[in-house]
Formats: sequence, structure tokens, C-alpha cells
Amino acid sequence: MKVAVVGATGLVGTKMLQVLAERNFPVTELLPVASEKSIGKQVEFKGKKYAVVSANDAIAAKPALALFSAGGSTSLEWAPKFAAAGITVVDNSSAWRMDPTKKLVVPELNADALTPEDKIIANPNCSTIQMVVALNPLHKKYKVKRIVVSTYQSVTGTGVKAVKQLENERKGISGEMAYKYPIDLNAIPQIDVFLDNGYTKEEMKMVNETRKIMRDDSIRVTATTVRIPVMGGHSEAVNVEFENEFDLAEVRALLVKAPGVVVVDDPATQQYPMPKDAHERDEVFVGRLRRDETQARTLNMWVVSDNLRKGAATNAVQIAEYLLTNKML
Ligand code: 11C
Repeated sequence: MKVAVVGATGLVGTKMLQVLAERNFPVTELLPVASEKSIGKQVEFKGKKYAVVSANDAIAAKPALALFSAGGSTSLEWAPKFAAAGITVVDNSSAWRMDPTKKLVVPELNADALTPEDKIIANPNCSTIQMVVALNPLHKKYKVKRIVVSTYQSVTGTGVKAVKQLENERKGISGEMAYKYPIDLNAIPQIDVFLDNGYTKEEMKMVNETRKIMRDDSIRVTATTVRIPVMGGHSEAVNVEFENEFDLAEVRALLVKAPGVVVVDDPATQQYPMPKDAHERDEVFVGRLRRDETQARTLNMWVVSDNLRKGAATNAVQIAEYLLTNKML
């Protein structure tokens, strides 16, 4: 199958190529698309070199699938053009996520909503994906009522420039800043821009995307999202109140058998999920499971995942795999 990767030279685009190769997605020809300045550069995939092409050239080559990770404005402009040519787009930007005509998909939860008519499919925000993968098995059993989440997010979520900023700061070199403030030895309680309600765009993504993916607008979510100087993945402290009473041993058992979830939770031996361990893994790691002793039917947990993999590239490739298995590609 011909596959285009739009934004092939960015952090997520590079990871998409890696994940497509690792999972043996049946790519017969790769069409790496990137900005004007990268056209003609070479991208390596499964030991073969492919020249970066323009979006127009990629459309002309008629791939069956295009994985987009090139930012919202590129997606708004180009995803409809790819779709109009009959190419199925899985888009990692925020451009289409809240569009009521587009599906927002985490395969473990709602891939069953996909139909062959879905030509632009939205991939959720990384911090939302890992939270809903962990919550879904519990929601099915106890019904989530309210979520209070605080995040500790990797600089890789911002992109190459932020990784460079952290590396430069560690080496004592001054250079271009991705953030307004130093990130090393710091915690920045701002991810993306501020909105009129005082929350950041990242925080409101967690609110709105969670409800859409979990197909329940009654779920109340409040979030504080924070950038910290780590690279391996995002971490989240999740406080969740359920409609129904739960049993902690049963919560653990539900999570142990949930698809895509790994429970790492043994206080006696200091076992809990950490971004260093989640790095380059596709699963969502859950630990620090305990009751919130201040409120009935409320659980605290710690959720960690590699934001470039399950939070972006892996989730997008899993959507493509679902489409392929179900003959929608
Ligand atoms: C971050 N979550 O860590 C963001 C990156 O909507 O896909 C992903 C932004 C998005 O900065």
C-alpha cells in the first residue's frame, strides 16, 4: 500500500515512520511530505531512502493512506484535498478533533465508530489518549463522574526546538528558546496558549476530547497541565470520582486485563510508572492506585506513557491497522 506521511521530518513524523516499520504495516511505497525547505531531502524507511515530496505530488501519487503530523494549519488546508482525492487521512493535529462530523479515535475505546465514509480521522492529544486508555475499563464498570487531572509533560510534546532548549540548558549553551522561561530545573504551568476562561488550550483539550472519546458529555473534567524537564513521556496524577462504588482489588484486576495498559504498582518495592521506563514503549502504565480518603467513590492513580508513541504515532498507526483489518483502506 502507498502511504504518505505528512510532516515526515518532525518528531512525531519520524516516530510514525519508526512505528510503521516496527509493526510491519504493509507499506509498498512511502511518500514523505514536508515543508518546502525539506523537499528533495531523503528520509530512510526500512533501509530504503525516499525523497521528500510536496503535498501536491503526494496527492498525485494516490496513496491509500496519509498520516498527518504537520500542525493544525497544514491539516486544515491539506487534509480536505487528500480526502477529496479518496485518500484516508489520520490527522494528529488538533484541527479536526472537535468537528462534530469527524471521529476522534483511540482504538481501545471507539474504533467501532469508524466507517468507510470517514476520510479524515482525528488522532487525539497525547495527554488525553493516555488518560482515557487508563480510565476506560473503570468507566465501563463504575461510570466516571468527575476527573481532576494534573500533568507533568515531556518537552518532546513541544517538538525538536524544545528538546534542543533543554539540551542546551544542560550544557550551559545559550540558544533558541522554545519556551518563554528556562525549562531545566523548572516546571512551567503553561502548555499552549491561554484561553479566555484562564485555562490553557492543552487543559481544555483534555476536557473536551475526553468527553468526545468516551461518548459522555456528562463527565466533568478539570485539568492543570505542566511542562517539566523530562523527555521519555508524559505523567499524570488522575483523581477520578465514580458514580458507583468500587473495590480497589477489582480496579487493579480490571486494569491488569485492559488492552494497552500495564499496571506497575507495588509500594513495598517502590514500583511505580516513570517516564524513563515508559520511553519507547507503546503501553499506558498505571500505578499508585489508592482511594481518595477525603471523598466517597474516588480513586487516585498515576498514569505514564510515551507521548510520541501511544500519545501520537502508535495511536495513529493503530487506527490505520483497524481500517486495514476492517477493509476500510
Ligand atoms: C504537548 N500535548 O505535550 C502537547 C503536544 O494537540 O496534538 C500535542 C499537541 C496536540 O505539548
